[in-house]
Amino acid sequence: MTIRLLLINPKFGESFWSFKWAIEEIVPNKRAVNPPLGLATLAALCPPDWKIEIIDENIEPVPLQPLADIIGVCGMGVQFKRQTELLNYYRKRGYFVVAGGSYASLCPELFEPVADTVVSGEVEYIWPRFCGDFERGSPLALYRETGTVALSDSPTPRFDLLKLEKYTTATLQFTRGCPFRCEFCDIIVMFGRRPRWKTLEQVGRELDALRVRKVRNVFFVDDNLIGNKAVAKDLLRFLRAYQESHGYRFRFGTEASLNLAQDAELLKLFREANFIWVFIGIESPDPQTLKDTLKIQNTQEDVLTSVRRIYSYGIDVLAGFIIGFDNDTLATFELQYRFIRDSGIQVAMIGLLMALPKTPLYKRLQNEGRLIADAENTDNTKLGTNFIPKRMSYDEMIEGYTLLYRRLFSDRGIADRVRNKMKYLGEPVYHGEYSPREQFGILAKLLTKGVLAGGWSRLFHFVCSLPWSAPGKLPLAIVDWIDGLAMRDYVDRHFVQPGVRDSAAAKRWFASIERAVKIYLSQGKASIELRLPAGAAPRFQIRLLGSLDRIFFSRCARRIERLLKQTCSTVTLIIDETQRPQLHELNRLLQRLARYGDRIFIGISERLRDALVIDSSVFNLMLEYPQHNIGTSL
Ligand code: B12
Ligand code: SF4
Repeated sequence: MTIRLLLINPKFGESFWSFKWAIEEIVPNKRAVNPPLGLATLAALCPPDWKIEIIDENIEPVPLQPLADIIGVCGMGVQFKRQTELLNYYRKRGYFVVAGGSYASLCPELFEPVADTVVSGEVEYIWPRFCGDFERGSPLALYRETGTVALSDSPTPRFDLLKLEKYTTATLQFTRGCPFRCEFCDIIVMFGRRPRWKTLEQVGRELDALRVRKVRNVFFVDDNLIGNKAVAKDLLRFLRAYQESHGYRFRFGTEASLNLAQDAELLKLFREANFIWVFIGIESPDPQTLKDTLKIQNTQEDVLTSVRRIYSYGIDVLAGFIIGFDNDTLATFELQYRFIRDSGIQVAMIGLLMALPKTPLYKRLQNEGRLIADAENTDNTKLGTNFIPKRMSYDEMIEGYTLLYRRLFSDRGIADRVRNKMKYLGEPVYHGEYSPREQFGILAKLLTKGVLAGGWSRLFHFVCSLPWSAPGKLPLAIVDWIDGLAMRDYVDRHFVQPGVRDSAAAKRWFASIERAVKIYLSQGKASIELRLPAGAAPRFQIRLLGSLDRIFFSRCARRIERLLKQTCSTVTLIIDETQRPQLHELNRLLQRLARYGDRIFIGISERLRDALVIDSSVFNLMLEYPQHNIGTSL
């Protein structure tokens, strides 16, 4: 019998990495940044007669009644809540469910209660064992890779199962592991300190497969592509030759350690292979902090000099920064601000230090009694972390962090960085990626929706920051503005504490909705409710209980839209009852509200699940039908 396997990548809560504003408003026809490469790799390890489907909830809805024998759900820590919701939902309905991915690899014990099988670690050897056991009817509860996988045994991922055209950048992995030993890092816990790599033939096959699928942007998702420099150089020579023989069709990006800057040959090869950007964990400009956290590879020379040297090869630098190290004080915010401004790094992913389970940092803070019990420990870019800082208070750290982002993503902050990058940038590897028509469209959207929407001041900063005397650098400067405004949009929406004004406006709109649909409420065909929890966004709930007409939906639509626009409220829509003629009206309402989908929670009763398809990549589809509760955020 053919086994049907459904693999799901759960929806991410929004983060800086979502680049939501850029994807929704500026870049044509894309839904997310990167595809789930782990699932495509897993699919390639299945027996050839298995029927496999991959669903990425970040670009498409999850099916509620799929035709499947096994459902595998992956996830990073940030996806844990949705991952377990999906596992619970499918398991309750009789499917055999398997948990895997980054977080299950790090903390398999958390998944044992919610999955039939947990797969922890790299899958190249253990997944084929699971497949055999499953076919024989005796799958185990836990498969754990405890040894090392030779990456030469890793298959070409099933790129054909990914809808690559929906992502800005495809992914490919060459190595796993990193030789360094930063105290906070879980990579070396999961993948070890001895880098392992694929053969060049494997890389060639993967590139061929991506080329056939017309992919142009490729992210080498290695933890540190230059973990072994000699091997990295071989790869880069191979890529250079590949690009030469295929018309330089790929634009590459990757993660690498800062010691890249001290190797001129490496930098030259990066350029020749067409690497347009590199993501570097800079973490802090303070040498003492870098030493304390064992990031010694960043202490070989002044960090600013290193960044500028990479720029001089025309390669863009994206970077990660961390706030909250033991040596950090209130003065650190200014130090970080100045460094990021002067370095010109636009995509500056600043996170709060967070102790990930099983890392040396976690163990140390635990011993020192500084961990905060039950605190969220999966997403380091939210306004909170799981430990008590040493030389500032917790609240000061959160406040300083918020202000740092606000300063960096002010119009002036974005412009300063564009200028400071352009000054040191050699002839960019990046020349743009769109046809003249698309370029015109993107520029028009950036101007109307981004620049002019920010008023004269932003227009002034935008125009003054562009490298008019070096037109070759313009495409990168434009990309920087798009990235900068996307990150600013995230800060504006997420780094705010709901205030009194939100509550007052939510109350006003609630009263307006109540008046407008009074008759339906009195007939028991609908019910509405507003809650104003202290320090959190107002929560509005509407429940559809009976037969409703077009007038009801049109009266609600405009008011709910205003509520969402003018406040940071969440809206929970519970559909107990609906009839076919209402579906059209309901869908129109949803279409109208779609742009606020990340704040809309939808629950539908079991009976209606056949008739109503909710796009869970747009809205938060509640898998468990809520009897009374108002939904909370993902
Ligand atoms: C590419 C990448 C991204 C991409 C997106 C990837 C995507 N769409 O899935 C981007 C840049 C968007 C990203 C963002 C983030 N990321 Co990230 N990312 C990575 C990276 C570098 C590579 C992942 C990858 O593709 N690996 C290659 C594939 C082949 O391997 P794999 O995913 O490890 O999967 C293997 C196994 O886990 C298993 N497997 C995978 N899925 C499944 C499913 C089942 C059912 C089974 C059985 C097995 C299985 O098979 C694979 C082969 O062995 C990893 C680092 C790493 N080395 O894993 C970090 C990593 C996964 N990211 C991490 C984090 C923290 C984040 C962010 C939260 C950072 C932040 N604070 O903003 C954000 C969150 C995303 C968001 N909200 O949008 C952490 C996760 C920690 C954890 N243990 O959960 C990692 C491990 C890096 C780190 N230590 O900091 N990330
Ligand atoms: S360089 Fe990066 S991947 Fe390597 S140990 Fe440090 S944080 Fe981890």
